[in-house]
Amino acid sequence: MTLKILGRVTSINVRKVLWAADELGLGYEREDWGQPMRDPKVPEFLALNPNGQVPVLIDGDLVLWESNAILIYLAEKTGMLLPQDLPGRGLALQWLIWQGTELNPPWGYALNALVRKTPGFNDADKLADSIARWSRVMLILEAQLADGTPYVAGASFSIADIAIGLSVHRWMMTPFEKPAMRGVEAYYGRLKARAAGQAWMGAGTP
Ligand SMILES: N[C@@H](CCC(=O)N[C@@H](CS)C(=O)NCC(=O)O)C(=O)O
Repeated sequence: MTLKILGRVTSINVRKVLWAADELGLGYEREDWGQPMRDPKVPEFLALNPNGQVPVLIDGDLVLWESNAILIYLAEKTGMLLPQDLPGRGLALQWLIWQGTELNPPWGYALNALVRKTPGFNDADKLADSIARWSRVMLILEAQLADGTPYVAGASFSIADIAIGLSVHRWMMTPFEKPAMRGVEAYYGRLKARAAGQAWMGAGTP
């Protein structure tokens, strides 16, 4: 049964799922949902995801939302992209959950002000606060990677690197002065060297 992925490719959370499917060699059909293309807050879509958000994965009878849960599902389904040893798996899941709960929230204001140019996002103090909070969590990532650790949970590439890699891409593509982060920069280069990474970390998709 072919997987179905609902969501626009301009969404970072949709691109997580597309990158994972490509790494895993899973075929899929994708349907554009999400503003401005197709409003997900309509009954037809809300019946699939009551949050009215993308992505949604459909695998046979299963309908799944929350991008990081979808990544775990695809890794479990294939037995790939999560370490087999329990400590390694714990660390990969730690970083994956950290992406959603700690790394993602601070960037909202800066992204709207500097990349999306959303009307109303012109408060200098709020922008400075967003940048400061985003920079603080990025320094946690830098501390993890500074000694040349290749991937966020250690030696092997995992689904945590997909979620965090796209977040690093967003950091790199958002124009403001950033502290030097050699470990993060090298990590970004490693991820972009992967065919699937390169495909989903394009210049037009911060
Ligand atoms: N926690 C959710 C967040 C999903 C989310 O915020 N999706 C955004 C796009 S990145 C969305 O659906 N926005 C509304 C829209 O595109 O119409 C996840 O990780 O899947």
